[in-house]
Amino acid sequence: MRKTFTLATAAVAVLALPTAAMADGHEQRYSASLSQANDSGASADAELWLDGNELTVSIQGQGFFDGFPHAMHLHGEPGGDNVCGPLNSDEDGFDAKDADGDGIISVVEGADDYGPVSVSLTTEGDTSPDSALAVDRFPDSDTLDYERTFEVSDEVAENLSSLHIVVHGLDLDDSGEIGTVDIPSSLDEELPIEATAPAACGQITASAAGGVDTGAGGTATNGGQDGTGALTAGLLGAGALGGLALRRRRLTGDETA
Ligand SMILES: [Cu+2]
Repeated sequence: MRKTFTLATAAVAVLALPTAAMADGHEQRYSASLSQANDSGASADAELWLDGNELTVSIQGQGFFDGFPHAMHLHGEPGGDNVCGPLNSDEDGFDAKDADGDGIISVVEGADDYGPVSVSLTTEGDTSPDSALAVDRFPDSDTLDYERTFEVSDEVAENLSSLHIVVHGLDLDDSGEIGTVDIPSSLDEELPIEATAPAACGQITASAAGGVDTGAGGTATNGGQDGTGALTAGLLGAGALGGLALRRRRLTGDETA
């Protein structure tokens, strides 16, 4: 009897630990369920495993635009009060968040809630915010089918459950191609808004052993997020870099449209 009690107490203690990487190197599991943004119709499920500073991210999606690179990031100020916020036209608060009133939540408008890029979920090479728009290194299928293991900073490892996964790029006007909506990206006026606007967002939550969510985090406040200026400045630099590749992709990728 005493043993049972002790085990149960230990289990509770484990659940109550903060989601920071544990010093003994045991792997910790997280997940995220990504819902559509900008009425994209897309969604995805993500599994994350953290072992020290080594993070494995697996993302399986459906309904994304096929054949165009989808920038994917871990967004948020590590440890901050980040949320996906209202990202679809039928959600409360959408109109207030859509500051320019164009009916679309741009990257910059969305970042008010979900925060700056902490990690770029590229397929190879650098995963820092510098690669936020490295379009040659992001998935471009409708299902995403992503899995990669890479190193993250202490700050990210210790605050993973305060971050979100955001996938960008969608066909806003159902034209069958990206670039037909005549509004520039909020990151780079040379890019179309369809290339960078968020298509799906989901909060990362810690999972208990056996896959039961602990319910950590998940507040739904829509409070503004400090640091948006820094995000915008950081992404602007990367935007110019990504523009060339995006335009090249569009010129060569519309054969089946
Ligand atoms: Cu992003």
